[in-house]
Amino acid sequence: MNRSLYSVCGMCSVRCPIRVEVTDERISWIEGNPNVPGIEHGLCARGSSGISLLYDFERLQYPMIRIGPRGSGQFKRASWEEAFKYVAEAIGNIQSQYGKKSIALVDRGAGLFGEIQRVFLRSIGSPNYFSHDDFCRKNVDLAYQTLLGYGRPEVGYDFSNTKHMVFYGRNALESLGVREANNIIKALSNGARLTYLDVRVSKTATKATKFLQIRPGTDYAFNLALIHVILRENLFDREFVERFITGLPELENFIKPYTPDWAEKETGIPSYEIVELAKQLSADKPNVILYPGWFAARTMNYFYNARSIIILNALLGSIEQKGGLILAKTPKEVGAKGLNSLLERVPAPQEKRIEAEEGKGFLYDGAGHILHLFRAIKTGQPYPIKGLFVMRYDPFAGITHKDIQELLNGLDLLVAIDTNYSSTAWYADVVLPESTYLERDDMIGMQRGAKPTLIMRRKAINPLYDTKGKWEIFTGLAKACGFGDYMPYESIEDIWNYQLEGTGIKIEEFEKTGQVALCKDPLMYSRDDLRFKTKSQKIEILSEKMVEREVPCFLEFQSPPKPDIEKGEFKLVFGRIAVHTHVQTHNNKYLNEIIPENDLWINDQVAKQLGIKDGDIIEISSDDYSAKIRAKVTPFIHPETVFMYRGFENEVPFKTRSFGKGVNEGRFLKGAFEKMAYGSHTGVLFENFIKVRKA
Ligand SMILES: Nc1nc2c(c(=O)[nH]1)N[C@H]1C(S)=C(S)[C@@H](COP(=O)(O)OP(=O)(O)OC[C@H]3O[C@@H](n4cnc5c(=O)[nH]c(N)nc54)[C@H](O)[C@@H]3O)O[C@H]1N2
Ligand SMILES: Nc1nc2c(c(=O)[nH]1)N[C@H]1C(S)=C(S)[C@@H](COP(=O)(O)OP(=O)(O)OC[C@H]3O[C@@H](n4cnc5c(=O)[nH]c(N)nc54)[C@H](O)[C@@H]3O)O[C@H]1N2
Ligand code: SF4
Ligand SMILES: [Mo]
Repeated sequence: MNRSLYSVCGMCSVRCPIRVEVTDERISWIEGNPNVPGIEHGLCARGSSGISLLYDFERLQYPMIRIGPRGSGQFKRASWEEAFKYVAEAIGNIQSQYGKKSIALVDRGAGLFGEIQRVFLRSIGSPNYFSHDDFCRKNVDLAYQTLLGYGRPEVGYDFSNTKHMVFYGRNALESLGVREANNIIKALSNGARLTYLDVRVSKTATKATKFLQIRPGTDYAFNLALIHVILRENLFDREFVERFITGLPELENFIKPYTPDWAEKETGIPSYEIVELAKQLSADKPNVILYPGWFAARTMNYFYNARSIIILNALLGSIEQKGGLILAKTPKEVGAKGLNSLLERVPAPQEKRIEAEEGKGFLYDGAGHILHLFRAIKTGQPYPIKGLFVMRYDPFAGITHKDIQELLNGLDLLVAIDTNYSSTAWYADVVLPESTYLERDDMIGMQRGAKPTLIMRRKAINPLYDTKGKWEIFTGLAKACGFGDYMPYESIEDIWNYQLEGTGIKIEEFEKTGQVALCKDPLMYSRDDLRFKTKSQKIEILSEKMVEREVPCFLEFQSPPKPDIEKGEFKLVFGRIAVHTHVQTHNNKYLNEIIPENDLWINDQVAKQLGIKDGDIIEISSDDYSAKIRAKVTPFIHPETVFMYRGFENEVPFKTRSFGKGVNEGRFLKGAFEKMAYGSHTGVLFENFIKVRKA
């Protein structure tokens, strides 16, 4: 028998809408949801490989409790009741000794479907919710919050109507979201310009109208000079700036020394290119997008760099503008009632999250900073964290072994909730297997934008193994802990009905196209109606929020240290590859066949000096770790830098296809978990040198 349904892809965190075909209770086809503009049947290679995840034997199949030493991989199979009871008892013991707040939960970001784990954490009385964000987009988020009062998920980009895009190592055609990549290609075929800065020629660079190779870690210098020229030559949108920006005189004063000639020495990009770009952007304004991107846990100055990019957009008047940046509207703004929150049914914890005890000098909002969490686990300061839940996130796969050990030493309980046998699961005390996205229902989520839209993930088939959906796992845990009253849901329909109560929307409405929009047309404000969500309702270059938290509003540029190339020292940078998601798909049968391992990009001139030829096996090392990898010798990378694709060298033997294949960049990041970015305290992953030599 054949049936077809709409759902949401789960092979990465972009969550593209999909259509799934089921034949005789087996999934036979997945494609992009044809009803959604920008998707039109399209999926990326990972999305299509969902079938191979589903039918893979090498994934988690039942709950497990550790019986050997941590990291030995010795577990016993447990029933769900047994596992819930074990976890509840451990939580009880920890909380009676160290207090309610000594349990923390970290996930990939609550996002669209993630409220349920926060409801559980709140019901056991802990405020300590963290996400991966500060290794990803947090700098951009905080930069938007300080300037516009909107968070990063509340700002969209109208790529398909833009005239000029500027990307800073935002490798959008390889580090993919399907809709975004399609819209960028559409803009390019309509004649839009793409100025792309990177230390290497990425896939996106090959499509750019202008590629500028930049010295690693100097994007901020480039942007300061761009602001300098735009202000000096009166290239900005005067009407927008006068109406909406505060702090312009202070910016003008700060920017004075940062001339294009100065920036040329820092970035290696000729000063005339900066002047030319400023003029082009001014001619194309306000339909321009300078994209602060996504992965922003790069350098110490990246929060200020993200601010400089948003300030450039503001100077060019591209905010709330066709072909520019578009602000998300709340359900209320579009005249609708939004979803009811499950979180609001549970009283907020009395105690403060870790960072709130840590004083001023940095910003925090939304989910907590994971670096502060790691530090609290290691040091017990400002108070002990003894129990940790890790959900849809694999921090242990991206850090050094020494850091993993220090974290494990500090914990009495580590629970991993995953679909795969992740590195974190390998070290965990209890492993709770979630059903894959094709076998489970999730809460209804709201996609933000000018036209807020509700989306629903529904199971296409019943679970193949003894796994459960997220909502079942957390309601089960809450019950076992004695807090079932806070999560009184017996079925997913109970949750959906509660979420939808008062909205006038019925569950069946999702069947038609997989989505329910809260308004007919996108809502955009004219300049007369535009207000920002800061205290002053303007774009605050002098941010009240920063002043309040004692964070300086401007940061001087400091030249990054140069590696000693002649001695084989390089800055290590890495990125995503189109066919893999971070650390989770390398064992997928189809994707593993396409790219089973990574290599190391190294500049051809430098390689020659070091006697390294294309395809040679070379040794790379940090202070306490070394590994062998194949060299990819190429003119298309900056001489100070070496590059590898992220997430290889899985260390869990159970995943036989990817076990030990390639090299894991995370093992070379010694000390990265003590470094916190200026002003934001996010992670900084592109501030490490490694040594390279012929093996
Ligand atoms: N060393 C290093 N560290 C990094 C980065 C880097 O490039 N290098 N990049 C940073 C960035 S930008 C990001 S976004 C993060 C990403 O890092 P992670 O979030 O750790 O990476 P992912 O591979 O996306 O997935 C995490 C885990 O989620 C599991 N998972 C997948 N689907 C499901 C599901 O449906 N349910 C459950 N419960 N689990 C699921 C996967 O099996 C995997 O174990 O890493 C950050 N940290
Ligand atoms: N296929 C695939 N797509 C994904 C993901 C995935 O795992 N797989 N993950 C998603 C997630 S969570 C994220 S955060 C995004 C990340 O997407 P991107 O932000 O595009 O990040 P990366 O792929 O890490 O690419 C980083 C780029 O920065 C370049 N770079 C290094 N140093 C510098 C520098 O100093 N200046 C400049 N200008 N460039 C530099 C690197 O050469 C590399 O090309 O991708 C998303 N899309
Ligand atoms: S970008 Fe690819 S893997 Fe990610 S949600 Fe979309 S189709 Fe799935
Ligand atoms: Mo990310």
